[in-house]
Amino acid sequence: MNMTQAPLTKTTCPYCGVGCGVAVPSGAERNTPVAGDASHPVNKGRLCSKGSLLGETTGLENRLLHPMRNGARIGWDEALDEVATKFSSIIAEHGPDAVAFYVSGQLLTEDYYVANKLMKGFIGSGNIDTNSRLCMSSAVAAHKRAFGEDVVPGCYEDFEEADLVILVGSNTAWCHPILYQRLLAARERRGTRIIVIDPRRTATCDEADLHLAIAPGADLALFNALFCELAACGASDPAFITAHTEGLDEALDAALLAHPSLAATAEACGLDPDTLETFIRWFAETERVVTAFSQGINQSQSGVDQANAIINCHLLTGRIGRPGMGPFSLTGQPNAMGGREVGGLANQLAAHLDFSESACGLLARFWESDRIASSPGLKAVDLFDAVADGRIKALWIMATNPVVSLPDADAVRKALLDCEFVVLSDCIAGTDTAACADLLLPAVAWGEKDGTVTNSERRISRQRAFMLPAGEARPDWWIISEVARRMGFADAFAYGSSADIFREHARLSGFENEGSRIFDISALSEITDADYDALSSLQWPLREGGGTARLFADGGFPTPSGRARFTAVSPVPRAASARFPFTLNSGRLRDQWHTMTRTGLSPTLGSNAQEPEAEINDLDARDVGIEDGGLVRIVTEYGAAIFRARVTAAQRRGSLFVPIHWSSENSAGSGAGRLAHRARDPLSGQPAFKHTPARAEAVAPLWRAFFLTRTEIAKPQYGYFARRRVEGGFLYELAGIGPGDGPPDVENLAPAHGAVEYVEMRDKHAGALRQAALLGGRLEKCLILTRQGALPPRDWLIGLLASESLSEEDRRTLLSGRGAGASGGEGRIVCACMGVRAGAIHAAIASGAADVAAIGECTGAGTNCGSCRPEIRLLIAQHRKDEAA
Ligand SMILES: Nc1nc2c(c(=O)[nH]1)N[C@H]1C(S)=C(S)[C@@H](COP(=O)(O)OP(=O)(O)OC[C@H]3O[C@@H](n4cnc5c(=O)[nH]c(N)nc54)[C@H](O)[C@@H]3O)O[C@H]1N2
Ligand SMILES: Nc1nc2c(c(=O)[nH]1)N[C@H]1C(S)=C(S)[C@@H](COP(=O)(O)OP(=O)(O)OC[C@H]3O[C@@H](n4cnc5c(=O)[nH]c(N)nc54)[C@H](O)[C@@H]3O)O[C@H]1N2
Ligand code: SF4
Ligand SMILES: [Mo]
Repeated sequence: MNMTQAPLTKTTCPYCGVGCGVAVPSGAERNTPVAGDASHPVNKGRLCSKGSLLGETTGLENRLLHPMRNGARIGWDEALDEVATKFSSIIAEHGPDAVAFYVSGQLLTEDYYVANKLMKGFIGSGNIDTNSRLCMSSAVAAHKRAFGEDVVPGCYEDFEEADLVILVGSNTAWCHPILYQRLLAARERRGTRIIVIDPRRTATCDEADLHLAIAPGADLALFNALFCELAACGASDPAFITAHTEGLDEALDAALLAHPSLAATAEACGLDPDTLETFIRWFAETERVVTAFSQGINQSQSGVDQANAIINCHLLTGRIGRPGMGPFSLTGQPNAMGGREVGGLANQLAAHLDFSESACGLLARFWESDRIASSPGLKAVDLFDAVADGRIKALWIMATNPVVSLPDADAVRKALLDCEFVVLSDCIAGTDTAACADLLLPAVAWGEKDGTVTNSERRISRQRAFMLPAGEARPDWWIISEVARRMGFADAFAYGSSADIFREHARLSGFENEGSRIFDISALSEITDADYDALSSLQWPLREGGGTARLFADGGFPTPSGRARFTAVSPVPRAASARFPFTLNSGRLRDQWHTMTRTGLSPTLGSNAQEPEAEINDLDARDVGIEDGGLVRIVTEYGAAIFRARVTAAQRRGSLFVPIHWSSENSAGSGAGRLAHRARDPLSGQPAFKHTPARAEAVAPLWRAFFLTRTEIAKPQYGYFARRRVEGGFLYELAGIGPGDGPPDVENLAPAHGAVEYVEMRDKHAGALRQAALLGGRLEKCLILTRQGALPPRDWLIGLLASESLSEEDRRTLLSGRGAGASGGEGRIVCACMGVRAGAIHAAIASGAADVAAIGECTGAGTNCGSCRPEIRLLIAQHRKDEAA
């Protein structure tokens, strides 16, 4: 694509916390392809598959275009009045704690600031919490405990300047792909060692020098052991410890108690002692170490302690805030960090202030309000419990899909359905949460919205609009301010633009600060509209001469003593359950984002992972009688759901893994949240999504089928279904599970309109049915069903949607149930960025391409973001194995 001619709008990717710069032709039409911003310091022009395919998600399909009440369109004035009146009357009758907001790390900082100001500053309740509770709250609590403030000490460059990078509970290759590619590029130059600590062998392990396939939840024991051994072998930094830390003795005593010997810890961690010893030795002997952690650490019942155990090791060795060293919390969402700056968590106030009397006083002076909340509000899971039992009577949800993403999600759905008044601001219509809301407010989406986000390395970047809003969509800050005005707070919410809000947010960060809080961007308090429009990315705190890449190399911790605190932590034993012998893990796939409301719009992204698959170890699968590609029911105390089984040695014995992306919108409830337990970290309140006790059962379907159609159909009512967008239509995978699941036919799935011609083939003996509906010779829909046999490959049939009329040969092949094989350019998409399918890669291997680079040269696969390279390598290995057999 040649974009050199058009003026470019530079903006920031709306997906992960890496925060890559994106460039789009200004005034671009919807669905215009995007490119990486070569001038952005984070990605220097590169994008991963999700970023590269943003253009496929900016259309109007599925957008929420107007305010809606119970399914009917209403005007903005009516909608805003209703929110204001309902909230005001409930507050008047039951007090401010009877209402709540549940917001998101996908809001812009300006939106987030205004939401928090309205709830904590003017309604006067702490009841605003955010989906960051599910994501970053354990890291936040650990930072505050160790450093005194929620501050990430390092920056991305540290990944390039380190000699050892430890990735703990992070599938970086898929979840922070561009940062991972920066690490791999640096490793080419300096030979960086990489250690991955994850119970699963993930794509990230592909490049690792050492993989610790740790027992689920054993990270605290592991890092305590490391701490003890580092202290014992003389790796500590006495000068740093003496000058800048406190609490070492207590922390060491606690760690020693939990670490009787290397052999005992190795056993507790499910590791062999040699691996453990290597891990410790590499850490001890390498000065430049980065330990990056993500949800395998945070989403645990000991999430905060685990993060502190990691930080302890870096404080002990003084490896913090210097080039190539430090503990590094990888943030998930594009604005997880910005939300923390404005106090989006229920237990924090804006500008990194806590709920102290003096902080509340400071805010009262700054906002000129006498209604500042004086105590923390309810954390996400508790907040939804309060909705369930009627303490909270009105709830406003913004930019998150809690009916899918909270633990015990069926209970969340019920709580919302029973709640007196539920408002949802979203840019997409038809989410699981939208189905439970009384009022839907259309928000502008990426490409239409304008403001700032902060990434994992404290870098504030601009998201800029390059398209007009869809329908009547409005910015979230505008919607909230209009409601605030109607609730009687007009003066405090008289914003005319996101720049107005940003200036106030910047001013507050410096207000009565005097160096007490590190988060300070007050240098931008007077930024002009033009400068805000042109703002280049920068890392807070802003000091004279610009941003700050690293902190704490010379101490200066924002604690009362100015010292960092070691934390005494010890593992809590967890009881095993006979009813639920497996540990259910959950997480992300390479090409999808959360509940797929946006990435699900892209047929290319949908091609890589086509169905909700549960991964199970091969030996466990044999014991339970589960076959690869068969169906498996996973049952927990909270719910049951069916998945396609993927049997793999990459999964630890006793562990199951399910993706978080499927919802009741696109599957028969194959959602991870419906299964997840309510257990959470006692300090942070973050749910332990990685460790739900579960069991797995084989499911023998009565029949299996798939249905291909040009137009979406009403949700199929079978025990199993999964829907995805394909080029030119939709594909439904179906299976009959219970006695009520009679086999479908084309007509009852999608009744015909117009002069449709049916062709069909029934094979009574094999229990097969193949039907197609043609309109003017063109394939409209087809159903392929079997009771015993195999189903043909889908890609050839999907390709038929593109042809104007089916040839006799096509019809014969379709009805034969064979389909054309996955040869040539067919097969699923492996490289989403370059659109290369498995078939093309097989063909390249067959014609002599022997490694990833050669395949890249032949096909282009793996030459953009690189996150498909592990998969290409697998295809090569598979090919060799097949050849040898
Ligand atoms: N493709 C993609 N990228 C994303 C997202 C997305 O939806 N899709 N979402 C973004 C968001 S919001 C977030 S929070 C991040 C999350 O980024 P990550 O945390 O990297 O992603 P997850 O897949 O949730 O989990 C990471 C790993 O933790 C492992 N794990 C489970 N239990 C344990 C344990 O006990 N110990 C250890 N050490 N590891 C364990 C899991 O096996 C998994 O591989 O990704 C961001 N990036
Ligand atoms: N089992 C299990 N559950 C998990 C996790 C896990 O690992 N396992 N991970 C947890 C984590 S880390 C996270 S971050 C959550 C994510 O979970 P959610 O936040 O529920 O997931 P999303 O699909 O990102 O939902 C965002 C919604 O906001 C909408 N949206 C996007 N941009 C805007 C905007 O600008 N304005 C408005 N108003 N709406 C917008 C989208 O259309 C979408 O409906 O899931 C959590 N749940
Ligand atoms: S790594 Fe990918 S998803 Fe994350 S910000 Fe960059 S392009 Fe977007
Ligand atoms: Mo997240």
